[in-house]
Amino acid sequence: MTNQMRALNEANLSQLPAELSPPQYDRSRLNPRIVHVGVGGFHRSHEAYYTDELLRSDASCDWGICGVGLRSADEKIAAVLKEQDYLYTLIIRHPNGTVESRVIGSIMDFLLGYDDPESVIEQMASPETQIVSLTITEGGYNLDATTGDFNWNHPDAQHDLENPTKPKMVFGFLTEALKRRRDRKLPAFTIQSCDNIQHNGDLTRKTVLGFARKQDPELATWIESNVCFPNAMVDRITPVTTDEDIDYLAEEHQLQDQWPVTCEPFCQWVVEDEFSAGRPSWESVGAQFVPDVVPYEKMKLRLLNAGHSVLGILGSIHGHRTIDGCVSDPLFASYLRQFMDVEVTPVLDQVDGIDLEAYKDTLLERFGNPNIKDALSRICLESSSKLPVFLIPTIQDNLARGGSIQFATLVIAAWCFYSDKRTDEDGNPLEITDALKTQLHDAAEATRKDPLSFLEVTEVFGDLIENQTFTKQYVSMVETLYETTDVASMMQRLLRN
Ligand code: CS2
Repeated sequence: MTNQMRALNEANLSQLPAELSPPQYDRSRLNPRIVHVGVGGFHRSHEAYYTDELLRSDASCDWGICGVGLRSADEKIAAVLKEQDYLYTLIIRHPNGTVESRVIGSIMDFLLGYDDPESVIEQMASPETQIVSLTITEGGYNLDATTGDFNWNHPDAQHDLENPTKPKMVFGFLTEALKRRRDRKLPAFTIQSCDNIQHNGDLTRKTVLGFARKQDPELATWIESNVCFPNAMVDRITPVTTDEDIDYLAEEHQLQDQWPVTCEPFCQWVVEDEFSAGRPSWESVGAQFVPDVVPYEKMKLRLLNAGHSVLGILGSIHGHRTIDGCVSDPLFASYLRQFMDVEVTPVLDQVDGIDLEAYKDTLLERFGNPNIKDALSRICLESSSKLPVFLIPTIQDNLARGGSIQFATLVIAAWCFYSDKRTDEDGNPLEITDALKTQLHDAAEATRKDPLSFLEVTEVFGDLIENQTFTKQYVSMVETLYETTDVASMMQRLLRN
């Protein structure tokens, strides 16, 4: 009966073949000591993977994860995970074609906060919970591009301040759960951000304290002295799951997994070792604990994530579809490398033990992995919350030091063109998913009348429009691009020999 299709669930685990590396540990020993908000592909290829590794290697470890979704869009993952007893397969695709598939067992429960906020608040407030970790995306931090602070005008923020026991935003949930812990004389949990945002822990602290101060100043004082918010750098390229991934498991392993995750072999997690109530010994499975993570974060955001956006935006309008497709085009590979060398490297800080040249070489190899078909449509998702973190700070740093800005500026001009036209050079439609989609489109469309109009979206660009060194280059680029529609020639002209 070896060819019989098997559904992925706890009862079938013992029958799975060794090549799927099913967890051998007893999952009933897990306790939901981690509550994780935002169970997307990245959490499942990263923190849940590290935790699964630890559970495999340490029989005394009982750290399990209770997933949480706060949006109605999380209903699907909630239903799939429940049906599969929270098991899923991680498909690790190597550049040489080797594929490792492993069933991950570290998630043990899932709660939907949008229809039952009380269950989530109580899970966070439960004495079992020691860490609440987050992957809520860059946009989830709701930052104002001009001030860099949390935007209190957001309707959900107002809602949460008025309805603290029925919050919508993660910060409302965290504040109410911490309040209950303080009132019940329970120790605080750690809040661990796993998002691509510089100073992710510090920013989360600032926002949670802001929520608490507006509701109960004494709670803010308690949080300040009891809750740790370690900064972290997280890294593993995780494309969107496709039907081919599902079919691959069915055909290759006769396994029915409704929502596996594909990722690259590379994996990195650098975390500040500040935890309020203990932590799993993730260092024994490869995580690095360091006193100061900021230089690592900056290096990764400004090189890897910005590099993705550079390829994503320029590549999309040129007609490329994936990151590996872009880097196999010599023009795009050279452009990316020169952007990194000329504009990013000079503004980075020294990172102990990291050879920046080797790091950049590795990035190009990782981007070139032909088995990770990382779609440019994923990269361009929510660019309005990514570029202010990944790319615009590099432009600002170079403006301050009189450095080159042209590689990055062409990306902004191309993004305007992309937001306006919504088609590539061959006329194929580009799907734009962005919280500011309409605003970006309208601002971009006005470019013909006023070449600076796109920069007036201050939520994204802050006061960049005030800088004449920038606007001079930008206007010249955006006008040429609108006139010629030939981004490749413009890229070529910027390349240095
Ligand atoms: C990507 C990231 O979202 C993006 O634009 O750059 O998701 C990237 O793949 C991860 O941060 C890799 O660690």
